[in-house]
Amino acid sequence: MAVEETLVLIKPDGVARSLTGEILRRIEAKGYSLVDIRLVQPDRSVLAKHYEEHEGKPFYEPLVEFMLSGPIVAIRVAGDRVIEGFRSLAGTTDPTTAAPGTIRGDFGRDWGLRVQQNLVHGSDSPESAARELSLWFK
Ligand code: RTP
Ligand code: MG
Repeated sequence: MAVEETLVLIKPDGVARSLTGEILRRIEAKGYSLVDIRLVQPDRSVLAKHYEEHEGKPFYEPLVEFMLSGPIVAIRVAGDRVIEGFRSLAGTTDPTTAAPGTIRGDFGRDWGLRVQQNLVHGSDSPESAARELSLWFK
């Protein structure tokens, strides 16, 4: 067993489309635990830190604007290998090609927008999870 914690964000598109309950249901149905949860309207500085690895990329500015467009649900999730496991539940980044059965594959839409609005974020490594959890749950 390798019990880990990860940061899951339900992005503004997921909250606006009333998919919060469906996404939480999938996390719980998989057997993961919700340790903490909050509805947040982050300021730009939190997003700049959260997405610092993407600064300078063409999608960076539209991504930050998108993440500022409405409330976000931040969740501390615990479970055995949950970092990798949640990314598997979420599906690949592009919602058009994400596999059916995943959150992004089942519900993600590609509107031809400047940034992929793909409903959820999940930390991608133990180092990212620790950094992101301390940013969103101070
Ligand atoms: P996340 O960090 O949100 O869990 O997603 P990810 O690892 O699958 O994707 P990443 O490469 O870290 O990109 C972060 C977020 O930026 C948006 N994005 N849009 N070309 C595009 O339109 C594009 N590329 C990236 C997505 O919202 C992605 O989740
Ligand atoms: Mg990422």
